Amino acid sequence: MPGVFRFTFGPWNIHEGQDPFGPAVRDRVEFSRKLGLYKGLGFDGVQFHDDDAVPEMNDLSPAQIVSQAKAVKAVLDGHGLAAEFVAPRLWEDPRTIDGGFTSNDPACRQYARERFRRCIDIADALGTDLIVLWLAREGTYIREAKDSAWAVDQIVETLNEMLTYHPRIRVAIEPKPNEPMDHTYIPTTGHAIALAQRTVAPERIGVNIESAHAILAGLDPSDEMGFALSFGKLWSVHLNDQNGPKFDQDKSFGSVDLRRAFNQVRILDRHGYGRKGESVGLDVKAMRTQKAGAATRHLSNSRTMFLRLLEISRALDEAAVQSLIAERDYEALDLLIMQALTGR
Ligand code: GLO
Ligand code: MG
Repeated sequence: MPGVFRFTFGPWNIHEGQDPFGPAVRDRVEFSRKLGLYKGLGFDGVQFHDDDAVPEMNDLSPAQIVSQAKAVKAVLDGHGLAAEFVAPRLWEDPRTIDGGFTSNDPACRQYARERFRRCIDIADALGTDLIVLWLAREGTYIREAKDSAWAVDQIVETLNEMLTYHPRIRVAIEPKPNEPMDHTYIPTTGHAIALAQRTVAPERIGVNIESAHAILAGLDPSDEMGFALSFGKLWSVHLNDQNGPKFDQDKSFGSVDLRRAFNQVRILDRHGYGRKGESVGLDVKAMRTQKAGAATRHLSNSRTMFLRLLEISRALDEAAVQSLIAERDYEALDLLIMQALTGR
């Protein structure tokens, strides 16, 4: 069965352009204005950080948090948008400076778990059962700073607590090998899926695979996706592109390596991605040089390229592909794919 594709992005993907070496270069677009842009760009769903939905949530009571999230749900409904997932933002607070769940300071670990619970409440109020967990600072700058076996146990314990806190919530771990840390503890899809097996509800832990993160780990994103699909664990994707192992670039999908992008689209389509309600998230950023008026083009361009590559994949002469595979004539198969990608 072919895939069914609905597109999502997060409000952070419309961005003012600040980087570690320079300030914002575009004006801030208010969250409520961003919501008004989704449909026009071809997107049906919103990915949230907990505090995208409920700003300043650390200053609010659990009841206030839920009531603010419910108000956001009403706005989403008004735009005909759905919340795909909510992610706890565990990398900005001073208490998560050394990681949340794996911080050496028990008070900080306590804060991170509390914040995770509030994030689950927000997801509930926004009408989604999916949490994405990007374990941003769960790692080290120097290996001696933490015990890596203990750290993994802490992540498992935290997940167990959250799976028990809410009986239906599902958690998609978004693996990433580095940045902001030197090394993280859950760098790849395999790590995330192995971790799931140690929890009290392995069937409620899956993955969100980001193209750039796989590339930073030296892996092929489409093979990472295939691995997760084989386990029934691919619950979201963050498609983008990345020009080799350097800082996480979040470039427009397909903008660096069209064939690598093609193979991601192809594996998703061949395995019916989206038929269980999964969305295609585009975790892309506009170039810092982009002028304000056009700083959403990276989103529509990424979607356009996805759909174009889907068309190319579906138009391939499958009989020819199968016969070349049977003959083990991979040189001819290589040319067939390159010709398809170059339109001749
Ligand atoms: C950063 C991540 C980040 C997450 C987002 C959702 O490298 O890709 O954008 O996807 O915060 O948790
Ligand atoms: Mg991401």
